[in-house]
Amino acid sequence: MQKTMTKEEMKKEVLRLKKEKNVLLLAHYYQEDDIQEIADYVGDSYGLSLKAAETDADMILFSGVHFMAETAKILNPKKKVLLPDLSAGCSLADGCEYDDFKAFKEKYPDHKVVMYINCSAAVKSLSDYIVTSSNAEKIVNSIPKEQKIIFAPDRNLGAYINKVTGRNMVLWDGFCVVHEAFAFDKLRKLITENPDAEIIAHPESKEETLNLADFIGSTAKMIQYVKNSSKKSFIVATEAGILYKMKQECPGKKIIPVPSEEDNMCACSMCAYHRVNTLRKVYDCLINEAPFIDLTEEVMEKARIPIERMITITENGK
Ligand code: CIZ
Repeated sequence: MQKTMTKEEMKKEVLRLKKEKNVLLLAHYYQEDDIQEIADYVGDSYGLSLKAAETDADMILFSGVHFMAETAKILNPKKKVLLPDLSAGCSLADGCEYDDFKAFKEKYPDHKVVMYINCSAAVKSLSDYIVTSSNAEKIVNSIPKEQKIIFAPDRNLGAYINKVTGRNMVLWDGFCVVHEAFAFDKLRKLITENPDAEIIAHPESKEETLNLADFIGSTAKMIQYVKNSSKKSFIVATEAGILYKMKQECPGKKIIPVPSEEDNMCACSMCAYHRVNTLRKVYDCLINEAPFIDLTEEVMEKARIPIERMITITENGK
């Protein structure tokens, strides 16, 4: 009978297998700590996309959610892109399906489509620009002022970008279940209990949360902010997976997560979709070289155009 592996044994096996098979292990900031610990690179969807595009590894194992692994495949189509669990979805992507978005877009024929990366490859193929929360403001600002825009699928990020850019983009009515569910009363209580803490929030959060924030930014920018701030404690409104890197990068700082409305054990907010990936599934995926992302050439070709446009503007400002 096979002996069950301990977590530490499994991590060692993953490290050994990925070396043997020449696999690049990418993990998003919202993945569980054990996976982040052994990944080759941990980052946000923009940073992970760049790593996926430039790798010469034989395969990519993407420990994140489905749309992120799809983006990796689109940017490096010859590589096999493994995803530990194909059901790792996203409430934003699920709330913006191809046929519905196509019908919506047809109502605004003179509008360009700025699409948050949190959507399917098929929906990306209907878009003019892809953005992440780290570059949305810059990309929207690069579009001529007189150009009308549809922004999808996140209404909170869209409203925030409208506010900071002075635009009036038409917003698709979608939201992220994690950022929408912060318990406002618990956040207020945390603020009272920690009067010296700075509040930092992700722009997918509701306006009432953003109005309380000292800093609003993407995951990567939140980590950078905490690192550079002279303050010692921070109330952090985003998915709790970020705490692993934030604590690692900002030793000595007190990081307090904002709980969700659900009365969960961790007093924080977790994305059920990200959490379907486990260390065990990462290991199984390396052994089986499956499951993997499968997209048609046609969808990849169409979706690549707005993704590459995002990279060009972000990197060169054009
Ligand atoms: O872009 C990403 O990776 C997500 C989902 C959030 C962020 O702000 O980085």
